[in-house]
Amino acid sequence: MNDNNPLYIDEFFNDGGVFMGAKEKSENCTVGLYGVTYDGTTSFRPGTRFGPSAIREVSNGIETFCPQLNMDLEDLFFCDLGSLKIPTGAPEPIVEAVKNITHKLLNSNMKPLLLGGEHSITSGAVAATATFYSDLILIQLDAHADLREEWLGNKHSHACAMRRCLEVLPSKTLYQVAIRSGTKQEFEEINNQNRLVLHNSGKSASDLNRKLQQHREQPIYLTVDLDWFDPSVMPGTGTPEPGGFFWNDFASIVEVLRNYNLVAADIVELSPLLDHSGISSVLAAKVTRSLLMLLSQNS
Ligand SMILES: [Mn+2]
Repeated sequence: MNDNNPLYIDEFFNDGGVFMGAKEKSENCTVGLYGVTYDGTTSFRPGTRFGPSAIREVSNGIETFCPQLNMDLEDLFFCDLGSLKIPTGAPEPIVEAVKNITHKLLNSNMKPLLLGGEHSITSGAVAATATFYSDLILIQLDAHADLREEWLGNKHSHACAMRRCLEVLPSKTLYQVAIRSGTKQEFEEINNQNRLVLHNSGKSASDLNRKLQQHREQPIYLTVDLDWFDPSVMPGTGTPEPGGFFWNDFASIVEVLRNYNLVAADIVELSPLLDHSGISSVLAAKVTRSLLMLLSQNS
């Protein structure tokens, strides 16, 4: 908890308790979880600022044990630092603040896991992680390509998230898993650059597995835009896109990634007020549990 993390106490605020199973002190922790409550550029339906607190709140409703990974959160050394103090308004200072704090965590030997907030925060975390791991590659789960140069006059709009990430990623290696929405130009670029990873609901993640073979030792950043999931199981997101995926499809991705070196990740675009049933937040909490485990396993 914040009071026990003197290194970071000034940078975070207590934003609705802590994620289930988090250690009370950051000492000896290998993974640092933190929220970024920013939704300033959201073009359609805002509300992702409430994402981190919603995920924390429902986390106690799922088990600490994950049968798939055979790991228990109680056995892991991760802390929940709270949510990052950020200014209101333009995205640039927020992206910069995310970059700075992510850098501090990595400097303290903690792998970062960000809870958004909107997708525009990702480029700050990728920039910081890439300064630590120059051969970093990026994997994106998302309904949308997010490759626009700018959107509504804003270069840091969430519709430009991957364009900004590519600018700060020296390897320029981005894999976009089963993107199903974008412009003609975006899809041409994805295909020309061989970035599209095929993924069929109900099947194993064989194409991801095949494409990652050539990156055996490379550090991986995973960004999970929750609108990758189908709106029927993830209604709580600002830009829902029919034709999405289900929990078992995410589990197939995890099944591949458990054999690789995940060094940082984020989970973005949960907008809990759009889902009165609360199942979106529960799904997001379960995704968080899996990623905490993948980040912990090589530490
Ligand atoms: Mn998206």
